[in-house]
Amino acid sequence: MSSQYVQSHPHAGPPSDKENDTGVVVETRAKTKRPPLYKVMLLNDDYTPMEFVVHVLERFFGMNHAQAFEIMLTVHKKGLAVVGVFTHEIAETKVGQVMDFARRHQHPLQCTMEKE
Ligand code: TYC
Repeated sequence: MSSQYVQSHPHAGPPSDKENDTGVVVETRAKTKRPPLYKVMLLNDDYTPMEFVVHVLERFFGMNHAQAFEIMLTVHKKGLAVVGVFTHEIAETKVGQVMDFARRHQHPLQCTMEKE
């Protein structure tokens, strides 16, 4: 045999950079996978004061007063609204913070998350 690769490699050539020792081409490009995202939603109720909801949106979702008031009104009129989209861990933290804050102030405000 003229080449040392004839018997050791399926295609009888020198191993390329993307080949492992079975002769299989392996993808080496780093894959940056996006994590699954979750919508965090606020639900309407008849008792939580509007100002409290506005405060929640400013405090936990970084909205300015005008944005917060607008989203609060959307929840009030439509029944619910998405207030942010986050990774699972951050969404869980936001829901926990809002539910805890509402409970401590004895308001029935509900905050939930759902896979996008
Ligand atoms: N519906 C409430 C009221 O009239 C206001 C409200 C808005 C409550 C948004 C909850 O997520 C909510 N006081």
